Amino acid sequence: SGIRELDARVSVCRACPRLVDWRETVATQGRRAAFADQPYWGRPGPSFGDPEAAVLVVGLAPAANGTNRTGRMFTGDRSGDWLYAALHRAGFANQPTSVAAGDGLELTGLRIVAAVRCAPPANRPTTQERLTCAHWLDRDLELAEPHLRSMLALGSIAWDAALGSARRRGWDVPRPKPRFGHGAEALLTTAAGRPVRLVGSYHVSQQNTFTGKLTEAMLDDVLARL
Ligand code: DU
Ligand code: SF4
Repeated sequence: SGIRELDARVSVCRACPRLVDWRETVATQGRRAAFADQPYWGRPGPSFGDPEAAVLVVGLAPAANGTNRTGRMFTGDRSGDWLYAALHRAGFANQPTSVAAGDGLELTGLRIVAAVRCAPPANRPTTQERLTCAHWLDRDLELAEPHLRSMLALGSIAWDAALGSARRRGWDVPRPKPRFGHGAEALLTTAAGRPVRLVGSYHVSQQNTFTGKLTEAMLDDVLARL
C-alpha cells in the first residue's frame, strides 16, 4: 500500500546531517545503560497504527532512547507510557503499554505520525530540520485524507506542522492562523471539502506530566473530542 511504501522510504531518509549524526551516535555510543544489550533502530521513525485511521496524532520527534531505540512511535519511553495508556482508556489501543515491535500492540481508528522523524539533540529540531522533514508529514496527510476526521497535535511544533501540511495540501485553513493551546480547536477543510478538526494538547513529555501541567484527565478530555 501507499503507507507501507511511505514508511519504508522515510525509514532510510538522510536529509538532515545533524540528525543523521545524532541518531546514529546515540545508537552506537550513547545507549542508556539499561538498554546496552539491545540493538538500536538508529533511523527515522515511520508512522504507526491503523492505515485507515480517521484520527491522526501528530507528535514532535522521536526520543533518543525511545523511538530511536525501538523503531516505533512513542515506544519505550515515558512519553509513550502516558500516551498509550490514554489511547487504551479511549479505546484506540488494544493494550495500555508499548514496549517494542512484536508486543501485540495494535491501534484501531488512529495513526501516530510526527513533525520530525529523527531524534534531535535536546529534543529540539532546528527550523531548517522541521522544514526539511515536513514533506513526509504532507504525504501522511495525503494518504489519510480520504478517511480523516480529526488530528491531535501534541505541542505547538506539531500544531504548526499540521497546519503547514494542511496548507500545502490545499486545505482551507482559518486566517489568522489558529493559535495553539491545550484544548484549542481549528476546523480545517480538505481540498475535497471534507471537514477535519484539529485539536491541540500539551505534549506528553515528562516536563509536562511530572509537573502536572498535563494531567490524565486533560489528555482524556482532548482524546474524547477526536
Ligand atoms: O503488518 P501490518 O498489518 O501492516 O502491521 C504492522 C503494524 O502496524 C502491526 O504490528 C500493528 C500496527 N497496526 C495497527 O496498529 N493497527 C492496524 O489497524 C494495523 C496495523
Ligand atoms: Fe529525513 Fe526527517 Fe530525519 Fe531529516 S528529520 S533526516 S527529513 S526523516
